[in-house]
Amino acid sequence: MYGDNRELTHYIGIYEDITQNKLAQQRIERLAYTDNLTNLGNRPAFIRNLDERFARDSDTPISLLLVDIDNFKRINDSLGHQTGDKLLISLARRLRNSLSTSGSLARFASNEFAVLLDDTDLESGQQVASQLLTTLDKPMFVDNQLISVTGSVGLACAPLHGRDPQTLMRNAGLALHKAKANGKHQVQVFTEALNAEASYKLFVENNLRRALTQNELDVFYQPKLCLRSGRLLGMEALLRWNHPEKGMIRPDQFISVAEETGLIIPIGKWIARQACRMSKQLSANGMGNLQVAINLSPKQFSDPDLVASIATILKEEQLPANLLELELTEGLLLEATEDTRLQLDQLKSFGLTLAMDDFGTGYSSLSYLKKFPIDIIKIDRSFIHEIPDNQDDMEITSAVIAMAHNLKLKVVAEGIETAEQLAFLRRHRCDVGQGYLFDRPIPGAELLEKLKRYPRGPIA
Ligand code: G
Ligand code: G
Ligand code: MN
Repeated sequence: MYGDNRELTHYIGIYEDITQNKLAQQRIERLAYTDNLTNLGNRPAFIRNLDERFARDSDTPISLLLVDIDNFKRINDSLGHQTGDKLLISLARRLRNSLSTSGSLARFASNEFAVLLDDTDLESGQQVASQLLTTLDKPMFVDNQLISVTGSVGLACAPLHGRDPQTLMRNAGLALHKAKANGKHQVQVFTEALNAEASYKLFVENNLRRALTQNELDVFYQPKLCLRSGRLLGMEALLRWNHPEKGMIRPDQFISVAEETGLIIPIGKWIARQACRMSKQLSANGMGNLQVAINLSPKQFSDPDLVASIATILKEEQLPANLLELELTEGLLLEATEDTRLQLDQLKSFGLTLAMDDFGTGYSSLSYLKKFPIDIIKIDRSFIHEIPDNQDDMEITSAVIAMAHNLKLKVVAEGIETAEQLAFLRRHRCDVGQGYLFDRPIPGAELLEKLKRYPRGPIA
């Protein structure tokens, strides 16, 4: 304030106590950056940390670990969310204790944790990652119950696998995804191949939906013959994708994406209809009754509509049910729920034939051949391939045929390429054969002509 002569006389000061403001700010900050279950930092806190770390120093190596607790949903479902929460708190404490002070730990999502290790190269990062897995392996007491969990870890290091926070995070995520896809309970390190895999998957995802509506999908058919008489029994329908730029894409290149995206369900219905129509059309052209087989992915059994839709297709295409065969994977039976069994029983009661595909490559359990209404097993082509050079494969093949016959099952051998293989299979009384020796998978348009050269007769 100034006096009459413009001289400075005094100051006025104003003060306000902003303690409460500051405390509130801190509280907001804490809430925004803390996971309130475990009191660890949350995802935004971790990202902020990572950003700061890269801004400060982009040369010293760091390791980023994404840790996922395997099958956590099952724990929640069986023990309840409260126990699940307590378990997560214990796990967080365990992870915290097993890390040296230099590591920062955060909880990202329900069962996903992240660890940032400063000044840690790939080799040391891998060591810490395996230690974490071992730490998680030890059973723990929660709510008076001993609970065992396992974890999966994806690891990416800077600057080796990424020179900025986004790249590093994405690559650690791809590595984690790989660890889970490979069967969980393991550490996977990021590699460039994972990137290629991810972009291929994205390509398939983006194009497959269109494929279905734009008629890019096609069905090829491979004949199946009675090995005793040589007559034609039917054919297996095999999916093909004729991409406008990439050309013909084989199903093993896109079925897994179709399964992940759920597109396998409409695609499966589509091919079932095509196959039934084809059998009907062949019969209308004087080919008699030919049984057509389609491959079903386990994922299709999660569709509550599966049985009804197959019934509808058979009815609309007017195909007798005994002319449709379903090729199932072992995985389906291994993980079968009560629902799966019910679906299989219903399909079987319509009169469909059920075949176990790729037999011998997985668990090859005999018990589920008895437990489920299976009629046929298909010996995987990897066993046929080395006949007559591989003694083991020949013994396995003949044993499988004998065993199947004892269980009153018919046997199909696929992948028959040579006359020796055919002779061996006939000698061991294999019932049905399929393979390049007879025919490769044939485009639908050429099928009728090609099939005309086989001897035919009524199906016994
Ligand atoms: O015909 P090809 O050898 O490319 O087939 C490769 C694999 O793709 C085979 O194991 C076969 O079982 C699978 N496959 C072919 N068509 C279908 C289909 O329509 N549905 C499913 N789920 N799998 C198929
Ligand atoms: O797994 P699945 O039974 O569905 O596999 C059938 C596949 O096997 C078809 O996609 C077909 O292309 C392939 N195939 C059929 N016959 C032969 C054969 O003689 N040799 C080889 N290598 N593959 C075959
Ligand atoms: Mn098959």
